[in-house]
Amino acid sequence: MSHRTFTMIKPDATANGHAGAILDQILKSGFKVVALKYTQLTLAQAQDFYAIHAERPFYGELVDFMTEGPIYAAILEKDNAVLDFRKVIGATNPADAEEGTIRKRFAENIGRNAVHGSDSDENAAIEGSFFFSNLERF
Ligand code: 3AN
Repeated sequence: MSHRTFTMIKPDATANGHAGAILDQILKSGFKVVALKYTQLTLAQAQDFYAIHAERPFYGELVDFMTEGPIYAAILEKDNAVLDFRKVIGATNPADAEEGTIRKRFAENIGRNAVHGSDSDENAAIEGSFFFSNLERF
């Protein structure tokens, strides 16, 4: 069972003023914040972070979107963190997301979908280390 996952509140949700409500829902869902940062990705950083999707047709659109404004990046802790957080955020496409999930409440569409959540323990560790050193985790 995993205990940590990684999330970003993406540029759409941040620009639209939803970051506070999203963090509130995350905390009320039982996640503890281990690390938190407000930052804006450069193009090179976004390309690197999403390198796993480099061959996908939406890669260019994705990295452009992720660099258009500031984001919140966070490492979160809870039993079964990766899977439980995927339930809290809902399906990638907000049209398919369950009522009450973060993407249902705040996402615009499949590309501009408000939040990121790691899809495995391995990726959670890689993604968390992309943004945070051990000195920044509590
Ligand atoms: P998830 O973030 O739910 O794990 P992935 O890993 O399939 O979804 O996709 C990574 C990110 O790429 C998504 N969060 C979304 O922002 C973007 N994305 C996925 N599919 C599309 C698409 N068809 N068109 C545009 N962007 C997409």
